[in-house]
Amino acid sequence: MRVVDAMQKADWPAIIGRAAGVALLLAGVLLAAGLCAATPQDSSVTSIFDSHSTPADSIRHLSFFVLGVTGLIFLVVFSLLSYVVVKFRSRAADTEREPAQVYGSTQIELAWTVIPILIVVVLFLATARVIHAIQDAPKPAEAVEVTAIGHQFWWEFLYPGLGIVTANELHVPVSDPSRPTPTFLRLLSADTDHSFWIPQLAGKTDLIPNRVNETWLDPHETGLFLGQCAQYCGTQHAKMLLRVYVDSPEEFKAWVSAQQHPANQDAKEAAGRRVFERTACLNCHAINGTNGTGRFGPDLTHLMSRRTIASGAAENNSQNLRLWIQNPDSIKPGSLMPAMKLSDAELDALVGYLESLQ
Ligand code: HEC
Ligand SMILES: [Cu+2]
Repeated sequence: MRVVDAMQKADWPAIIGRAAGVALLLAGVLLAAGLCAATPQDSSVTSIFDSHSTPADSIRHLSFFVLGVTGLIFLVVFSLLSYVVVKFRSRAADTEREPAQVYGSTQIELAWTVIPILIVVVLFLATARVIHAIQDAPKPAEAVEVTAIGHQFWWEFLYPGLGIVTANELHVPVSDPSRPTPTFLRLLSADTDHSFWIPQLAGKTDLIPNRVNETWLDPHETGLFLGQCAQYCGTQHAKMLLRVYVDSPEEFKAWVSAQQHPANQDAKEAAGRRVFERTACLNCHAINGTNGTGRFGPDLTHLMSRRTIASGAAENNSQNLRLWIQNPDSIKPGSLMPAMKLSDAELDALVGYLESLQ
């Protein structure tokens, strides 16, 4: 069969059916993207299109600009393509002769070289501007300073100016645009590469051993914002979650003064404290006022001020604390805390003590 015949016998209903399928798929993808963009705050789905902080706002604007430009290119190219495919399809009346072949056109070649270069330059400049604005932002005197250290598989947060050490749940003050109080973070790593990412507050920044990276948050709204380690760092990378509580100025002050308090030394919990001090816990965990000064695991001085344990993997309650201490793998397989194999009496006393660490 000659090629021309084959084309004339094209199965139009099937082609239209397939085109409709592709269009439906595209619509589905767009709908899904739209739903992600409309996620409410505090939900477990986070989106860069729902930004609540200065650097995240700039990234969102840039994304819309890039999507707009590339969307326009898509529309122009696809419309031209569809027009040509339909208009110049083979017809029954066509002769078998090839149409006139045109070789080379300086004007057209110049146009399709220069226009794309201009588009790429515009996208490059727009991106470079946002990178510069975020990377080189001046640090105001009111800024809160935090050092974040990535560990397999949890986050350590130090507030050097305030003398606070905590883990996994970061508290920062809301920032009033007329009197900004942004939070500047120095990012370090204790072991391997991690990446700090809270989509609604700032772009991703890696934490790399033997290197100091920086990022900052400038949230305009109070609430809880979720994030995630965004660089594969080992077995439990997926359960290395981040929780950022953006507090009102009063809430933040109250949180700071509670964190600066020494650990509870209630005599009622002496038995539990003894278990902590006589077990390997103290090699890996610090509780101020005890002889535990380990830093391999999270600081437990104010453990109960956190809503979750194990970097957001489980709610912080007595049942999960018991489960965690007896067998961390039941919550987070592959975590770097060993199962502690305590007797029931020791576990009761220990969990009672941990729960007094408000
Ligand atoms: C070999 C070091 C090591 C020992 C020993 C150890 N832990 Fe841990 N612990 C860790 C690490 C590492 C984590 C963080 C795990 C993660 O989130 O991936 C952790 C997490 C925890 C947490 C959750 C803290 C939080 O805020 O997420 C608690 C509570 C805890 N350990 C209690 C204990 C107690 C009590 C003991 C002693 C009975 C103990 N640990 C012994 C290393 C250790
Ligand atoms: Cu990580």
